[in-house]
Amino acid sequence: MSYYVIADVHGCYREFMQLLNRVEFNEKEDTLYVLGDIIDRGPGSEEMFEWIYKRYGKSVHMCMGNHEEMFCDFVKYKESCQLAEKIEKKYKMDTLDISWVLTSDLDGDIKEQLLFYYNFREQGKHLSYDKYGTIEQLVENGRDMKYLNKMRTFFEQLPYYFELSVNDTHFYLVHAFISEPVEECDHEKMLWSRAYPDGETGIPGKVIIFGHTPTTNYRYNGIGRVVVQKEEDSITVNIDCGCCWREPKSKLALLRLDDLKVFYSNINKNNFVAEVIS
Ligand SMILES: [Mn+2]
Repeated sequence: MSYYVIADVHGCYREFMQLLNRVEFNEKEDTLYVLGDIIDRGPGSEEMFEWIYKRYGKSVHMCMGNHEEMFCDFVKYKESCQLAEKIEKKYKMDTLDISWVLTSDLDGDIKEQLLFYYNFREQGKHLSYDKYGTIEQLVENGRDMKYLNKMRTFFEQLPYYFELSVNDTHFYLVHAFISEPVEECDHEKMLWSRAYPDGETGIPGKVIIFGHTPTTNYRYNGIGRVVVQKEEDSITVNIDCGCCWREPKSKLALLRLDDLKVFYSNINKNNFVAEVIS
């Protein structure tokens, strides 16, 4: 019975499966924590979603990443576009008049959806979202709005972090970073924070496992392995080794919490390395 953690798979389904096979992940006994960003960039976003969706809550747990949040926003936007079009047509407007909407007799939910649509467009977000083409790819694969909404509903209920103990070591697992008091830690920080080694301090008595910032971006760490930072009583471990970037040093890392052993899939050489971090 082992506990595994992985982050930022970003559609690298092949490497993900290679690693699980390498450690002989057993769905009946082992547990896998996936720390967000399963979609975008790599070729297998849909396969990643399907694999996790089928096992979620049993052997597999997942927390939210910023790419899941962006996905949800964009699906919500796509849906609200249809509503905006309907309203424009019905009330003979060229473009949606938001001040009219807000003072109209329209239902509160509709107003809220139209306001979301309006703000999303005003901020130019519709231009940069789905820039990885994931939704486009899903639609090409024959997936409809119903399927996109199934993904959205699944992502929206994900927790933002996990807290667990393995062999008397206390872990926080999160996508980008977390700080005390964790109950009050901003969700934005948990999803978007850039935790460069010298930028964030850990939590006393805890080991924080996170991803989001590829370790290959760290100035002094050109080897693309996990980065362990120790400060007095706290330890932080970044396990995002930038697999999706497909650079010579890029790897996907799988960390086993029981013995802190890391397994790497080197996407170019198609082989595996393992090391124990301490
Ligand atoms: Mn991320």
